[in-house]
Amino acid sequence: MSPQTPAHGYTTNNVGIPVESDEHSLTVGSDGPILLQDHYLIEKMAQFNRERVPERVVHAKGGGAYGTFEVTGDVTQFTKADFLQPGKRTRMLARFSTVAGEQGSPDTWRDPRGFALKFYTEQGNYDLVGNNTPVFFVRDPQKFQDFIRSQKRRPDNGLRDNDMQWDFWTLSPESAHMVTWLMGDRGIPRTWRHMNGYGSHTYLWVNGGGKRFWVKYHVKTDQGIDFLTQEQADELAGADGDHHRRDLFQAIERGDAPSWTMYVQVMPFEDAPDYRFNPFDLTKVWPHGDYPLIEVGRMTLNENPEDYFVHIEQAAFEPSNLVPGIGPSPDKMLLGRLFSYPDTHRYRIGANYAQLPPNRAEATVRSYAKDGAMRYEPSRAAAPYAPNSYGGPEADTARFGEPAGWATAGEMVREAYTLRSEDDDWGQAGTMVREVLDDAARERLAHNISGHLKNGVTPPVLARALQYWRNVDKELGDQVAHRVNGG
Ligand code: HDE
Repeated sequence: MSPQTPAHGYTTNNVGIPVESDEHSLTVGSDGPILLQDHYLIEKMAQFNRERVPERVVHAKGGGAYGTFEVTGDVTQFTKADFLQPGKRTRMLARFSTVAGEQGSPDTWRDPRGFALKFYTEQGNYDLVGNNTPVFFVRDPQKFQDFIRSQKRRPDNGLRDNDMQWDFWTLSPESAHMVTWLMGDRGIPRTWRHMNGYGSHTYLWVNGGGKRFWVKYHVKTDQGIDFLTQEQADELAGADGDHHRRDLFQAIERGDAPSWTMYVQVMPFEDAPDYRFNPFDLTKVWPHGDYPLIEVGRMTLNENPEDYFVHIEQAAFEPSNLVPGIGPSPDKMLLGRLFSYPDTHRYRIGANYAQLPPNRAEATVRSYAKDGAMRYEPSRAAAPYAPNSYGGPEADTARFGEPAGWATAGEMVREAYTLRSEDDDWGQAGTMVREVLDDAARERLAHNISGHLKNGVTPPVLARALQYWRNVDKELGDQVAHRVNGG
């Protein structure tokens, strides 16, 4: 190797042409003007100006890793999903995130955490796009965009505003269960390794005989649940805004691979119509006494992405990635999400986002998609249309023709779900406060709520908020009122 040959190869431009210098622009004489023909300088500046893709409109700040999912239970009686058959091992990707903060926001803000999983199964990618909470703030997608706007920044001054948040929540009582989760210990996990994930929605499973079941997913951390107090989180938000992202990366680097055990609750298909509350209402959990947890498998994250932007910023999770044996449910929020995620991916990372490394299926892709920006997979050579007589793929209706669905009928209306005997907005939140939390957790809950309410919430909204908490639990509401008013 000649003395001046660089040890790690010579620098090239984006099409492999060796560059003349890494540090000097092309000028007339050493002190003269820069020349337009300095193609490498222009390429570097133009590329730099186009490095950002739009951040996720929610869940912008996050991190993730690759790993493996291994089936450890036997759920064959409930689903024919190929990757859920006993002993199956499937490569996967997980991304964890906060919701309201922008890309540069602190990991330790109080917020639900996104818990997005992508399984590269032999029958296509299956995505389970959940949160670290089993419920959500609203039950109709019509209100989701409004909810998010109340959590983000005011249009006039660009500032986040607790008054907006409580204005929305206290005018949307269906939010009470989720806000109780949010203001409690689960609202700030110690690390992503110390939190559970939930599918949250009810999903449909179909077994090999065509029998249907309703399921809810619980992905329980094997590291144990742990949290940060508000004070610890506030301190970390200043000291290390990337605390969670750093923790996951370093844990995997040192070989301390985190794992989670996946369970499902299974409701017989026939139970749903008469169950005492709407089993598809995303603000409700199913009592484990009614439908106990059944072990499915274990996911272990043991591979950091080689490039954060390529694999995590461009990862595209979508609840509509449903493989044979798994389907949606009448949960209006889930049905809304089936549209929204592919739509946001097409906007954010382009029509051919499914070809990007984190989104590419390991299964053979035989779709009729072609062309579109940044496409690099060849499309159908002779017949980019179906049906055709030139050897193109045909749907295997015999094997995959049965849609995972349910019978439905009725007039077109714009209404809330039909109320059932236990369909209310406060009951499950109150049960959680009284029966699930211990004294210390209740104390921290009251502390967190009152701290948030004392920060900028105006009197009319504050009055509604105190009543909101009394509706959840009278004693908690009185405690919060005392802390807010009595000091
Ligand atoms: Fe999301 N959500 N969401 N969401 N969500 C997005 O898609 C949306 C909801 C969740 O790490 C967006 O790729 C609608 C519930 C996660 O990349 C967007 C509704 C749950 C992530 C979107 C909901 C989630 C997102 C923005 C109400 C838990 C990050 C970026 C009907 C069960 C995934 C994107 C990742 C991201 C839409 C409510 C979880 C805008 C319309 C409920 C974990 O498409």
